[in-house]
Amino acid sequence: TTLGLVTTSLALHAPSQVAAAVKRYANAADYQVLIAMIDENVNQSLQDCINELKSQRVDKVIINVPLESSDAEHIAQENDDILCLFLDVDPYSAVFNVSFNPADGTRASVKYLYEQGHREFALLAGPEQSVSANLRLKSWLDTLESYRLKPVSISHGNWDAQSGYNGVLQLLREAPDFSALLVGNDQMALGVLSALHQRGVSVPGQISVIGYDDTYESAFFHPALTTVSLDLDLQGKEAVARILLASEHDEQRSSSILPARLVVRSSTG
Ligand code: IPT
Repeated sequence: TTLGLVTTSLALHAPSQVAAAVKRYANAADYQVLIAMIDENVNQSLQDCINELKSQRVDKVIINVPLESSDAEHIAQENDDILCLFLDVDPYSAVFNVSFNPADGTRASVKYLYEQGHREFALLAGPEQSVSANLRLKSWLDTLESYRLKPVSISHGNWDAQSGYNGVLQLLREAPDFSALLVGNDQMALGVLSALHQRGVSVPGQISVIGYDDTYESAFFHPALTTVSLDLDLQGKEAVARILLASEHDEQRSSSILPARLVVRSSTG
């Protein structure tokens, strides 16, 4: 009756929203949730967290830590006494997972901006070590290429608002002539809006901005953020439902891929 959750930094909005959902849906099913948060040095401390949960008699764990498919497979194999369900892996990896389609929302973003007449795109992706950040970046690039476009510049942040603030200033220094900016998540987009406001650049007048996540705060940014919406509450709900249904020996481990959709607000035009 205890479920484990190993999560990446809860200082980030998306994982904290997922953790809240996991706890709520698990509690509703009469399960307690033990949360272990890891930060640096992913593989080593992930195993430490799993060991800690095992010592507390947890036999099912939801893992919301960015992992390459091979690392996730390794973790699942090395821990055959605990059922692992992954939330931040490539959806097509072989492990038991509930994750988001990394291409539909990104494709819709590029298409929307293209149809609004934009041709000069800059990209501000998430961290290079994050699988999902890279999948989003790849999908932006593929979609741009399908319109025979290349981004005018690309930069990376670390998911937080400060890195979005710094990142957009760097993009402006490198190649100031873009009218559309795709950002890897909403927290970085928050920093972007702040930096552009300070520089007197109007959004969406001079630059249209699209974020990614649609966390609860994003509709309250100024201007209200156009973004790719992930139903993080649904991810928590599905993860709890599927891990409780799957027992270790039967083959009830069905993974699922959740859709991501574009929500148009006021930061684009
Ligand atoms: C992903 C978020 O989109 C991003 O904003 C950041 O919070 C990251 O998690 C932290 O790892 S969502 C993930 C389930 C792909």
